[in-house]
Amino acid sequence: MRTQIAIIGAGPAGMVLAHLLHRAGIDAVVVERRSRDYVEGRVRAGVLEQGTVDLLDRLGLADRLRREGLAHAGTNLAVDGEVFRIDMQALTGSCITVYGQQEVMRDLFDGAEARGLSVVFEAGDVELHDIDTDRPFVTWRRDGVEQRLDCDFIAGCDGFHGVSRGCIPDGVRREFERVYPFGWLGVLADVPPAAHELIYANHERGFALASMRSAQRSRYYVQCPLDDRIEEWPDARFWDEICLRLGPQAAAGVVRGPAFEKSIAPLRSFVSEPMRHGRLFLAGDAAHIVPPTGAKGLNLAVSDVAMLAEAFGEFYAERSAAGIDAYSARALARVWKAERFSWWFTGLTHRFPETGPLERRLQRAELDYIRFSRAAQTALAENYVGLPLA
Ligand code: RFL
Ligand code: PHB
Repeated sequence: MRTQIAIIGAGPAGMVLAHLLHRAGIDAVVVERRSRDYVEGRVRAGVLEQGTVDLLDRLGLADRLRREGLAHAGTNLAVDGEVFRIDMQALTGSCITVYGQQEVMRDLFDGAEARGLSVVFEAGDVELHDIDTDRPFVTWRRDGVEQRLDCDFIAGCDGFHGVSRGCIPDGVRREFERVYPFGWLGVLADVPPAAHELIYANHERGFALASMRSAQRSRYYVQCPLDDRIEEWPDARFWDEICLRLGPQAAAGVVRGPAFEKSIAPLRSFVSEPMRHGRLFLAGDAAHIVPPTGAKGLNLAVSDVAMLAEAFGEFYAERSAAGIDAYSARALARVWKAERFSWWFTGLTHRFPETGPLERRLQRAELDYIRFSRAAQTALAENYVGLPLA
């Protein structure tokens, strides 16, 4: 089998790239380890930047998003129970849209089927070969049969635990990492959300977040120790804790109900440089991870592949390597800004082992500064709604 671009991984990065290339008339094949149901079933992101929504719109994949997505002009911060709102729209002219990653994936897969994009699911033992040459290829096993795909370039969109990043030699690859000393316990419940917009809470017991998927489905998170087990968090304990951390004003809006999804996710800041080696280009979680506090992960995956598709487009249309040569530096410039914002927002809202009385007063002072400073609110809002592609 032969194609122009072999895409490893059918997550948001891989599938958005496949659609962008299809629109540009570039041939691609996506090779995914799991089934469609598995990829679509993962409960993850919930917040889309304006730029992500606009790109899906340009791809003709935003009909349902426009109908069912919840546009939010603002977001709330709660400090020891006191809630204040940041009017992102007034400060930046942009909104965010609440639309679950599961819905995004469904739209991407439905669109792929309708347009006849090539996606191979349940590909085992995926391996990348000869990325240092101009004849790279990918192999995998399906139903016990070895398959081979020759290509011009490989896009490594296979997430943090994929195989692509490790193909960049140790002497070339440089990794930057911080693993946070806590996790997020997340819950989904079919109850109306606590408020019209999200609430990010800093409380002395730790961080909490009230989010949603729709007018009938809520998504909540609480910061918890990394070694906590789900069984230690029966529904009643979770609801009590979320209400305590949000404070009485916001808790008044919390509607309790049975949680049908409960999981603990670790938090990490991670960047692997460079994002290109030879004929291999990394995009999305394969190259970088942000703690979810800033809601940036999926959006970064999308902005990476927007840049990558542009670079491939330039290569095929103009026979110019300028775009692909600039890809890594261009993508990393945006990635590091999102890393900085996510790290900062995590530091501002979470309780760390070293958070003593002094650090807590400092967090509160900074949150109070944000509350009363238009400049500080603008800086937060500008990053939250998403920086331009540049
Ligand atoms: P993905 O989604 O991990 O997809 C990678 C795909 O590659 C496949 N794969 C392989 N395929 C072939 N061969 C191999 N060897 C392979 N190894 C792996 C995998 O099966 C998978 O299908 O990476 P991608 O596409 O870069 O997308 C990244 C996003 O999924 C991720 O950044 C977000 O989910 C992060 N995230 C959030 N992002 C936001 O923008 N806004 C949010 O509000 C937000 N909230 C979150 C989040 C992530 C969370 N968790 C659980 C990590 C909240 C949480 C709790
Ligand atoms: C979510 O709804 O899952 C969500 C929202 C905002 C975040 C992270 C996750 O910062």
